[in-house]
Amino acid sequence: MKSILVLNGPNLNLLGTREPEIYGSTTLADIEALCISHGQSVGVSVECRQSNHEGTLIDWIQNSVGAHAGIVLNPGGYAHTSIALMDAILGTDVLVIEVHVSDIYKREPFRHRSYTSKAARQVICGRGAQGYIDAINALLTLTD
Ligand code: CA2
Repeated sequence: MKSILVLNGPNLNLLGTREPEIYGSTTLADIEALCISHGQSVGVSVECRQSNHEGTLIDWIQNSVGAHAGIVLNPGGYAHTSIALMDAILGTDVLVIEVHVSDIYKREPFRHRSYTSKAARQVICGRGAQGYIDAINALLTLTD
């Protein structure tokens, strides 16, 4: 069975606890459960992980080669700062769909630039939890 990795970066473990006007009230646990159940309904195995640490995310991206067909990545704030995370995606040539819960292009100017999006195949933002489902579907289409 095809396997997809859903990676969430720093502070996404706080989703649903504060700033609901920006991020909504859905928790990360809700999003992960949604991804896993969507995976079951479309016949793909979905593994979800979250880390607040850049190096851990890089290790997971590197180790996904050969283990997962692609990655749904919400890099959190690292999208706007991390050339290292971008290099990990470019260096492994792993298929990544970048997701943001909020629409980063309608927020503060410093959120408009995403380094990781330069290495991602697609970017989905501003669709809340649905963005993760869209990203899983996009990966399935791209890896058919
Ligand atoms: O919209 C997204 O998904 C973001 O990746 C979320 C990041 C933010 O830095 C990006 O610019 C856009 C922030 C993670 C969530 O942070 C929270 C902080 C407090 C309460 C709830 C969430």
